[in-house]
Order: sequence, then C-alpha cells, then structure tokens
Amino acid sequence: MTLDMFFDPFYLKAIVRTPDPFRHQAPGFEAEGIARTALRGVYRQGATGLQALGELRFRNFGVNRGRIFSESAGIMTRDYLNIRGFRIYRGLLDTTEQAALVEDLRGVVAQAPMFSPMTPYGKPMRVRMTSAGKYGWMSDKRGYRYVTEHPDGRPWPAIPGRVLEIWQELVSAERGPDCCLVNYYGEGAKMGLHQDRDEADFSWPVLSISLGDEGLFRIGNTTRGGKTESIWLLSGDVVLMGGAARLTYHGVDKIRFGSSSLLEKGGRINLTCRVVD
Ligand SMILES: O=C(O)CCC(=O)C(=O)O
Repeated sequence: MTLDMFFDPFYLKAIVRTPDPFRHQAPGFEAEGIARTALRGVYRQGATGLQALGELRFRNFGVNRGRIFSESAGIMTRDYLNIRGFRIYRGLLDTTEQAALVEDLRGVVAQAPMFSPMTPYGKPMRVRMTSAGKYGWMSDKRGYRYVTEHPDGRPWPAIPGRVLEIWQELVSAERGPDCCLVNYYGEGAKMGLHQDRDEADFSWPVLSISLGDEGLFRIGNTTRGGKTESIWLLSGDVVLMGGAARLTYHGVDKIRFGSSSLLEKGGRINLTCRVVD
C-alpha cells in the first residue's frame, strides 16, 4: 500500500494506490477505507462527519465539513439541510478558509468600496454593499438592476478565485457567476423578505456564503405571505437557492452582532453569486 499525504495551507492532498484496507491519521485528519482502483484526489482540510468517495472513506475531526473534488471516481456525497428546497451546507468553509476569503474581500473592497444603496422608494438600505465580477447589483431611484460599473465609475473587480472554486464545486465548472454581491450587515442591519429576480435566467441557482456574525435567515414561499421558516446561518455556511426554490422569498431578520470573531469590528458578510445574463 502506498499512501502519500501532505498538507499545504488550503488543501490536504492524498494520493492513494492500494487494493488493501488502510487507515491513516494525521493531525486533525483521519482516513480509512479500501481503494479498489488508484484514486487521486484533492481533499479540503476541515471536513467533519463521514464522506464517501468511491469506496474510500474520509473522516476528519476538524471543526467543519470540507469539500471533496474527485478526478477519478466522480462520486461526491455531501450533507446538506434542505429547507423548502434551499440547500444549506453547514460549515462548508472552515475557519482558515473563512479568514482567507475575508482577506480576498479586503482586496475587492479596496478596489470597489462599500456603499449604502437607496431603495427605489428613497429609503437607504440597512445593508452596505459592493460587488465583484462582470456586473454589480445596484439599487437607487431608477430601480433594482445590474450595472457594469461601481458608482465611482470603475469596473467591478474580479470575483476571488476561492469564491469561484465553491461555485465550481456546488454549481457548475462550465459556467461561472457574472456577479458576486458582497453584503455587509453591521449592528442592527437586516434585509426584508424578497425574491432574487433581476437575472435573465432563473435556471441558475443563487449561491450564498455567510461569514462572520450569525444571521437569522428567513425562508418564505414563492409568493408573498404565508408561513415562513427561519434558521441561524453561521460563519462558513453556504446556501444554494435553486430549482423550484429559486424564486422563493427570503431575507435576514437580524444578526447576532459580535457572535463571531472572524471580522475584527464584528458584523456579517454575505456573498451571493449569480448568473445574470
Ligand atoms: O444575507 C443573506 O444571507 C441573504 C442575502 C440576500 O438575500 C440577497 O443578497 O439577495
């Protein structure tokens, strides 16, 4: 049996060539299983629970669940909660990944500073925002829409590679998102129930990544009104809103300001990636 494992800052790479059962332990990581054929994969650090890749089982005792990319087996199993068609991947990003993503976002904000949009009805939104990608989302008295430039006239910066990787894994490797909207919820910020319907093609899901303070996410129905369900989204959680749930009303009632130490000054960041046209 040959089992090569080594760590780099973001990936645990494992190359397994064996027909024999094996068991391997490294700090924060344990793998066991039988590989009937040579498997080569790249495994994110930070996975918890049991994940199966072919006949190979990886168990990780880190804080969060990780991601698996398979080159050979093409089988990926990942747990998610399903609430009204919203897939909630709890703790998909571990704390190292979250911090790296925040660092990437600092770069985005340096090129495209956060601003407070106005609703078409003339009220300032409670959430501050900016965007990355081909388009940014905009709201002012002319309405909700996507635009190719930041209000200061510059094009939006590129979507960070780490965000694209998550999209590639959960949504599509062929088609990337056109927009990554970056919302910042400071103390007292919230977002009312709404549908995401400014995009041309609703067959693409919306991918949402939560970072920082916990946010109470409310999920409604495809029409206004009716009973709703709520869940606290935690830092590192990823939500996929697609299929029949693509036009479901959703919003954020409140955040628990200071509940996470990810952002120095507190608050919650939410990224939403969308195909726009
Ligand atoms: O902050 C969230 O979790 C949701 C954000 C959202 O619904 C949106 O940007 O449309």
